[in-house]
Order: sequence, then structure tokens, then C-alpha cells
Amino acid sequence: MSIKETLIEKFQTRSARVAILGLGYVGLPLAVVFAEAGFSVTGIDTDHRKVEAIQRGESYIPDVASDTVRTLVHSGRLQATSDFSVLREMDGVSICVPTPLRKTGDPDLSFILAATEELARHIHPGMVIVLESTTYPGTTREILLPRLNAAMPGLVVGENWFLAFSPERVDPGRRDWTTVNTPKVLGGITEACGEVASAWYGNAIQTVHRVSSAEVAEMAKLLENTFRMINIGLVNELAIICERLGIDVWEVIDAAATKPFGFMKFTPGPGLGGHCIPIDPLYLSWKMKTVNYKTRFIELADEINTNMPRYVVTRLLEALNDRGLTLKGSRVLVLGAAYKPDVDDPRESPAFDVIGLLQKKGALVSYHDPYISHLRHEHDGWEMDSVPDLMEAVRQADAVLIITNHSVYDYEAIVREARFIFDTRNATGRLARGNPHIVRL
Ligand code: SAJ
Repeated sequence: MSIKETLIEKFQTRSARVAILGLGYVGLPLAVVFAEAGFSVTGIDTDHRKVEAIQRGESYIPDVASDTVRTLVHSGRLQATSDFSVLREMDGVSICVPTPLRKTGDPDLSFILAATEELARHIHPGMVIVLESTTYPGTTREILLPRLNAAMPGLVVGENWFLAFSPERVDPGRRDWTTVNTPKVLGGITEACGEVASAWYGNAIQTVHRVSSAEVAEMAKLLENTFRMINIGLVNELAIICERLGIDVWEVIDAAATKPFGFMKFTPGPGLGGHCIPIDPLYLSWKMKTVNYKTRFIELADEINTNMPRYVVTRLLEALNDRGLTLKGSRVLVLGAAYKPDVDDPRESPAFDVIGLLQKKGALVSYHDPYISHLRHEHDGWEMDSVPDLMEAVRQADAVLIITNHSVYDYEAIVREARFIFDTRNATGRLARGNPHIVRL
């Protein structure tokens, strides 16, 4: 049998040994899915705390139960290590490392490069490597392929070893669509690469959607998230337009959303947070700059979304002015700091920008978030704790500024106790109608 056939048989009989590089919100759930499918899984991470937690049978990812980790570790199906040399024993390796942006707004591929260098030290014939990290089209072929080729001179990708791209589609906190049941797009550097990687993933994940190349798979993920970013930018601009025209943008969107086809509801807000939507599209616009093409939609949407924190602060300043108050010296309580409701993740949250702008204008700012007890702004260096007594803080504030509409908040009580509310998420909904103490975006 050829190397390809031997490898495919290992995946079909689940006798293959696989490794996951990077045990974060993507890698740990993926490791569990492969282990539960019957593969022997070794998670590799440079963070010893993650490795030790897994070895103790503990999960640090809300989407993965510690019981699940404990059972899999005790059964010997799952183990974790920081020692990359175990890769010499592996048949398949998934790379699930971060792809953030640099301060300059350019892609930061340092994590992918570090993983690739480690892999190059231990790669051997008969291995399949799948990159999952969201990145610009061409990364798998231009960055991973030459480095891994150089580690195995004379061997041929698609014959002696295999390389593919399969974008992660993890939405942290979601229960309905998870790693095992969310369709997985997958494209190989060669036809045979796609075949081998699909044989692996198809024996653990319910649906694998095979595409003809790694580039198609890389671009599909960017389309998914660019679509969201641009549509959020559209409704953010609609909020600005409706305010100028004295029209309730929330009522407009709800009305449009009654259309059962050809429309998808997005809602305006104080800006774009998270580690996917504000970042992934900029990987595409960066790549297109290298071929002298300006991705105008992405850049315009990014401009609108990036300006929303400033727009919100200006609207609050005007609303306080209408009430005979200056923003300077006013006590402003920011409600919600996470980047989206019901998560404990503040990454790229617009709350940081809003708080920074409020402080610059002399407001006396505090915040509350039930999931985030402390905020530290990496760049500006300020930090603060979530207020301990929410309702006391609401009563004390000259303005309550709703930035993240967590479900746990009792909005009726907040509306009852607050002097004034600026609501950027329509969290107050029907409570805001005809209420002079509430202004919505
Ligand atoms: N946002 C709005 N208006 C909207 C939707 C989102 O302002 O109508 C804001 C959110 O408040 C947040 C940011 O955009 O600050 C991103 O929100 P998101 O709902 O897109 O959440 P993410 O960043 O967790 O996106 C993930 C993505 N998953 C992957 O990349 C694998 C995205 O593709 C999913 O579509 C999204 O979850 C989801 O649908 O929940």
C-alpha cells in the first residue's frame, strides 16, 4: 500500500495517533472531539498551566467539561505535553494557534511560524498536517509548505506527507453548533492532501465539506467573517443615519427582519469586539494590499465600526448637555465590558475605547460586568475593578451607559433606579419607549 493508503487506513480504523498544537478555545474542543472519536490524542501547548490542568483532568474552556477531560485522560485517549518531540510519533497534526493583528494592523503570524518551526524539527514521512488558524489566502502554501518541504528534502507533499487547511468555526459559548456538528470546510495543497485530511477529519466530525485547495478553504472563512463585519458596519451607519432623520433604527431593523427571505438581521452597537470579526477581514485587506488592490468595503466598514466608540461618547455628551449636565465631572457607569453578551471575554471590546474616551473628556467612569471583575487597558495602562454593588452604582450615576447587554441584568430594576440611561444595544427595548430618561443609539 502507498503511504497515502496506509495513512487513510489508520484514520478509518482510528488507529492513528494525532496531535493538536495549541490548546485554546479551538484546540481543546477539537482534541476532545478526536479523542471521543477513538483516536489517541496528544495536546501540545507551550503554556504549562494548560498542560498541567489537562493532565489533572481539568478543563479551563467553558465549552469543555472537566468530567470529559478527566474521562478521556484516565482512559488514555487524551494526554497533554509541552514537549514537541512527541510529534515524531504522530500521524496527524492540527495547528490551532492564534492569528492576531500587530499594533500596526498587519497580520501577526508569529504563532503559526513558531508552530511550523517546531513541526519542522520533528516532521517525518507519512504525516498529515492541517492548519486551522484563520489567516489570509495563501498562508498554507506560502508559509508552511516551503518550511516543511525544507525539513524533508527530496520528499514530495501529496505523496510522502500531506498538508491542508480547515478553518475553525468555534463560537465560544454556543451549545447548538459545536466542533463535532458544525460543518467543516477543508482543502488540501494537493488533491491527495485533501483526501488524506478529509479521511482523518471525516472520521470524527459529522460533516466535512471538501474544497479543491487550501486557498479556497482559507478564503471561505474570511468570507464568513467579512460578511458579518461589513453588515455590522452597515447597520452602524444606519444608526447614524436614522438619528439624523429622527427615526428609531431599532424599530426599522425589527421591521426589516420580518422579511422571511433575503434579509439577515444585524444590530448596531458601540463598536466591534472579539478576536474574530474585527480582525479576520483585515487579514484579507492586508493580503490584497500586497497585490495592489484596495478592499474598499472592508476598509469602509472598519472605519465605521472603529469610529462607533467615539460616536457613542459624542451622543452621550449631547444627551447630558440636553439635561443641563456636562460630561466632564459626570459620574458615568458603563454596564457590560465583555465583547458580546453572556461571555467573559473582553478582547477587543469597545468598552475599552469608550472608557478611555470618557476619561479623556473628564467623566468619572466606573464599570460593572458580572463576568469580568477587572479591566486593564494594555495600551493606555489604566485599570479598574467592576463595581461591587451594581444597583448602588446605578443609583449614584449621572448616566448609565449600556455597552454589553448581558442577559443576567435586571433591566427593569436598572431603568427604575437610574437617573439617565444611554442604551447602545437596545437592551431596555420597550422600556425605552416614551421614557425621557432613556436614549438609545
Ligand atoms: N456585533 C454587533 N452587531 C451584530 C452582531 C455582532 O455589533 O449584529 C458585535 C458584537 O457585539 C461583537 C462583535 O460584533 O462585539 C462580534 O460579534 P459576533 O457575534 O460575530 O461574535 P464572535 O466574534 O464570537 O464571532 C464568532 C465567529 N465564529 C468564528 O469565527 C468561528 C463568527 O464567525 C460567528 O458567526 C459568530 O461567532 C456567531 O455567529 O456567533
